[in-house]
Formats: sequence, structure tokens, C-alpha cells
Amino acid sequence: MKKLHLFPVVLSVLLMNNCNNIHTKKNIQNPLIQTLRHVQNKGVLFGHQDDLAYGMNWSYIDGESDVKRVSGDYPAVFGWELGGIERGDAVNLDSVPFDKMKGYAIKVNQMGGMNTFSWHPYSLVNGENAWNLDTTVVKHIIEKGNHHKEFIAQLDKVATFFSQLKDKKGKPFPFIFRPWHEMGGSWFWWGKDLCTPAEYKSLFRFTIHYLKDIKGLKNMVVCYSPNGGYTNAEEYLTWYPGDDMVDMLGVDEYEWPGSENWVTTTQKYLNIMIQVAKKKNKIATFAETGCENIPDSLWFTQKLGKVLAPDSISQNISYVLLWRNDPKVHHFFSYDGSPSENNAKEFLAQPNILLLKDLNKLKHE
Ligand code: BMA
Repeated sequence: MKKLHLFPVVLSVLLMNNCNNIHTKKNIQNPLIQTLRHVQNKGVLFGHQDDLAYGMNWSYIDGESDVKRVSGDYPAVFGWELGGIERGDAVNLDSVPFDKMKGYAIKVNQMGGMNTFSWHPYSLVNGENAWNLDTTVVKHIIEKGNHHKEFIAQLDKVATFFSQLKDKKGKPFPFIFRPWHEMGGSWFWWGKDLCTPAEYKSLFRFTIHYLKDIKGLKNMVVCYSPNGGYTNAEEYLTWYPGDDMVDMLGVDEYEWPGSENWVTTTQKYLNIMIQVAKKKNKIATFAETGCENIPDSLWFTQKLGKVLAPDSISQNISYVLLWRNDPKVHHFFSYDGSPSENNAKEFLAQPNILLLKDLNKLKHE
């Protein structure tokens, strides 16, 4: 009897271990991870959110890009935002049509660039947006929660979108997914004061398990990216869902009015994250940054450039991504005619900052 009882336990433990190994092995072979590893010590890939969709003086014009207008080349990494897809919306929360986004992501892959997806989902509990803090959403949507089934239906919509990311031969191409970001703050409903670390981990683990194992999105590269503010590795890892779920470690850190010693504090966050990534053999990224509306026209070389200057940072960070350029809301990269244009151009011309052509060249070395 005992044996019979033990057998399923032993089997499931074996299967679980095996599952973890499967994730790890698959991801080591993931071509996007291989490329990131290959370029990591050559410099920092430059990325920009919504770059092909719109900029400060244009929107939805094929081939346009504020990074290209300023520097002559496209970014190497392109960020996209999925918020709204979970409701079945045709456009995301920033009005980018998902159909167009899909086309841009496919084009990025054809050009040799990389795609990374963030997600600011609406709350299932009250329908409000990601910044709504009125209720405790996470405990309701994780396993055993009373909205779990609806959450699965939301993940199905995310999976449908991701499963359409295929190359010309119909082969799915890899991409980065960076869900449940900036959890160390309390501005999103999955943030620090809105759920426990255990609930957060359960949310993260279920999301990735469901998309990878149930929906078959094996090509997905997963990034964990808290906001800055931690003082050591342990704090950085407070919400870490586990090595078997995560491929990349990142940090989101912006310069806001009143940010003190931004260069040195940001370097501190990056260094802590890099050390954790090294120990865990994960890729490191500066997942989101910028200074809203760039009041300092020398910000690119004097701030971001200085943050990334030490080899210990630039040779360990795979990419840096600047947030979006939306003329109606805010911008974080420069644009043609902007006071920071020349400075941004100078920054992008630095040998340790890599644009799309640099990435494509490095792939063949
Ligand atoms: C934020 C802002 C918002 C936007 C959101 C998702 O940082 O840019 O305007 O809706 O990202 O892209």
C-alpha cells in the first residue's frame, strides 16, 4: 500500500524536476538568449518602446522611427505593450492597434531585431486599469481565486497574440515577455502593498507555466524586472518566482524631478542586479529607463551615458530600453528637431551602444 501511495508522489516529483530541466534546457538553446549572451560583453543594445508605431512628429508611417530619424539606424530592441489585449480590445491602452503591433513585431524579426513585450492589464475585479489600487486583484486571479477562470481566458488572448508571431516560413520566433513588472512599488495592482510576495510569485509562475506549458509558447524568453529602490540582492529577489520561470533579470529605473544622484543610485541598482544575474547565470537588462520629456538637453551623454560607462555595467547589460515617444502624453527618447537631438545622436554613436546594424554585424562574428 505504502509503495502504491508513494509512487504518484515520486512520479510527480520526478516530473516536476524534469519540467524545471525542460525549461532550463530549452531556454539555454533559445536563439534569442544565445544572441543576447553573444553580444552581452560587446556593449549594450539600444531599445525603444513603440518605436515603429509612432513618434513625436509622425504616426503609423512605414519605416519611420524616432531613433532612426536621430541616428540613421533603428534600435536593436523594440518594446511593445499588451495592455487591453486581455479584454479582447482591438487597440492597446495607448491606442496602438494589435494588428499593427503584430506586423511591426514580425518586421522587427525580419530585420534582425528583438521584440520585448510589457503588459499593463486591466483589473478583472473592477475593470479599472493597471494603476487602480482600490481592491486586491492578485489573490482573486491566482489558482483557487474566484476570478481564476476569467484570468485563464485573459491569458488565452495573450497566447493567441504571441502564437501569431511567426517568420516567413511559418516558424514561431523568440521574443521577450516581461510581465508583472515594477512590483517593488505600489502603483500597479500587483505591487508591493497590493499582494503578498507569495501571491505575486504564484501569479508569475502560473502566467509563465500556462503560456509555456499549456499554450506551447516555448520560444518565450521571460524577464523579471522590479523597479529600483532595493539595497541588496535579497531585497531584489523578494518577488522572484524561481530560476525555472525566469531567463532574464532587469530593473526599471527612471530619472524623475527630485531624483537625487541618479547616476550613482542607478549604477547601484544595476550592479546588484548584475551580481544576482551572474550567480544565477541569467541575462541582465536595463529593462526600462528615461527622463520624462528630457528637460536636460545633455541627458543622454551626461546621465544615461555615464550610468552605462563602466565596463562592469556595459559589458554585463544586454540591452537598455527607453520608454515611448507619445506627443500627447510624454516622451523619453529624443526626436528630430528636439533640443536633445544632437546629444542623443552623440550618445548613440558611442562604440558601446549598439543599434540594429551593430547587432546584425555581431551576429555573424
Ligand atoms: C506608462 C505611460 C502610460 C502608458 C503605459 C503603458 O509608463 O507611458 O501613458 O499607458 O506606460 O504603455
